[in-house]
Amino acid sequence: MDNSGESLSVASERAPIVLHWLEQSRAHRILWLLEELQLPYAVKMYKRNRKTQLADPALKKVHARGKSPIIEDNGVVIAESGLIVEYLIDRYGKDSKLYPKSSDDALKVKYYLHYAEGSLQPILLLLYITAMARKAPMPFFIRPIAAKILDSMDKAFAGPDAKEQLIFLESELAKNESGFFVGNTLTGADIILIFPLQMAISRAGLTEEAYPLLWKWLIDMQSRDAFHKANAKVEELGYNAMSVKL
Ligand SMILES: N[C@@H](CCC(=O)N[C@@H](CS)C(=O)NCC(=O)O)C(=O)O
Repeated sequence: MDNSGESLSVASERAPIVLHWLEQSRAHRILWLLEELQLPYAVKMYKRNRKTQLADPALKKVHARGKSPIIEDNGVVIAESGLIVEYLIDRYGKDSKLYPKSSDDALKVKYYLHYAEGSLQPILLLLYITAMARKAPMPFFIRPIAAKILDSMDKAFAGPDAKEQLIFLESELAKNESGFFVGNTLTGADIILIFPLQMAISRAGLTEEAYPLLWKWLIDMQSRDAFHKANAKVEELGYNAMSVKL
């Protein structure tokens, strides 16, 4: 598989942070964050296997789990998007607008860093698995039975839980009133939530009518200069941008 796409974004004296970016994945939010923080970085691109959707095994040479995102900073390898967001902002974002303005805000950002991967993403994954199972090849007479079982699985747990989570996030935006999840500027909370909320459109019924504040938030995030730059970067290297149609 080709993972030769690589580019140095900003000329600088310090060694650039290397982002290992997998196509159509949650790694894109790290590219967005690097652009927001205006940090020098190099990005290495990896493809998914067209059949299995699994990542290029070359990622396992960077980190044993072989999942993206991964960053390397001066020889240190860091995996897990929540940790990467926390690390980049703590280490390089102290003077930036992304840095939480109070210890209360810092705690809220940490909450979302854990919440996004620990609570929201697993439910979206369950919904994705049942959606994939519906499309799986099977004898025609099994399909209606399989569909019923999968529907009842969604109805029993993942569907209602996803809805509850979207209602929760909509109410968080309503409470905060700034158009961001924490404080009145972009923070790591917004960065981490972009991927699951983009996914929630196709997987969990996130629509403008049902969740107007989440919808507006998605439009605002995808309209930011740094978000455009992250998309331009991957397009320049021959990959698809990570914006959803709103
Ligand atoms: N909790 C991890 C999840 C990492 C993860 O599962 N990444 C996906 C991309 S969305 C991946 O690498 N998938 C390819 C594979 O599983 O082979 C994080 O937030 O970084």
